[in-house]
Amino acid sequence: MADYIEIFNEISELLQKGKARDIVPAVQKALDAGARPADILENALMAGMNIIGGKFKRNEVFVPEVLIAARAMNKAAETLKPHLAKAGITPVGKAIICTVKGDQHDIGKNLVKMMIEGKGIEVEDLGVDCDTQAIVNRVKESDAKVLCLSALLTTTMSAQKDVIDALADANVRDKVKVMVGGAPVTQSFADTIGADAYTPDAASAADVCRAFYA
Ligand code: B1M
Repeated sequence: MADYIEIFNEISELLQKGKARDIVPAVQKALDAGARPADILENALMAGMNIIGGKFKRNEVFVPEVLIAARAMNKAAETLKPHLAKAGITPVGKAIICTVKGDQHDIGKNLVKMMIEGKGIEVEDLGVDCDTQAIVNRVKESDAKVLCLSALLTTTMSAQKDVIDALADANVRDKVKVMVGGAPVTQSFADTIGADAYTPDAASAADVCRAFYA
């Protein structure tokens, strides 16, 4: 890890400046130098996003700056994706993922998706700001065994409960295991709303999701 501090800092800086075009070769440079993909994700990309998050909170940067940083993050994550996923795995099953109604945040969801795909599970991504009934309809039509719901706002985490209630109303609650996550979500909240699993990060989400296909 110490060997890569310089390149990790460079990637973090590029992310914070929203340099989507320059960040891809920088990530590739780190990979070529032998850095582990998970370390690039954690110590360069997430580290940069955390710095931007702190500045956003203190009103030192605003929505446009955060948006361009987010775009760079997604580009960099795409570059890492094939390195995080294990090549040549036959999918063991399907999962559905989305960010709930009213919520536009997709970086965490994208990482969770990527890590779950890395476990050999095919993931259908419904995107962000997903209508509750549309999610239920998709669960009805699909043979997905797991539904992953992401929420980043205290005002939208209640939509995770809405989805679980709507699945029960539509008599399909038992068709899927519902996993919830996102920064404001906790184990006790997950228990209260009747979710099947809560995990704090993308790596543990992938482990727990994979266990549902055992
Ligand atoms: Co938003 N935003 N944002 N934002 N934003 C936060 C979340 C906030 C904490 C910033 C702050 O004030 N400090 C705050 C929420 C406060 C609260 O509710 N408690 C906030 C706010 C207020 C807002 C707006 C309301 C701002 C405004 O307009 N005034 C607005 C809301 C828009 C909306 O959704 N309706 C808004 C908008 C935006 C942008 C569009 C500018 C942009 C999103 C761009 C995008 O996603 N494409 C944005 C961003 C980027 C952030 C911060 C800076 C970073 C979020 C992020 O991507 N983190 C964030 C501050 C922060 O988190 N420090 C903030 C990196 C990502 C990898 O982490 O998503 O937590 P995260 O995912 C983790 C885990 O949570 C977990 O795994 C991931 C990786 O380990 N995880 C799961 C996530 N989903 C999971 C699902 C699982 C399991 C684990 O199972 C299913």
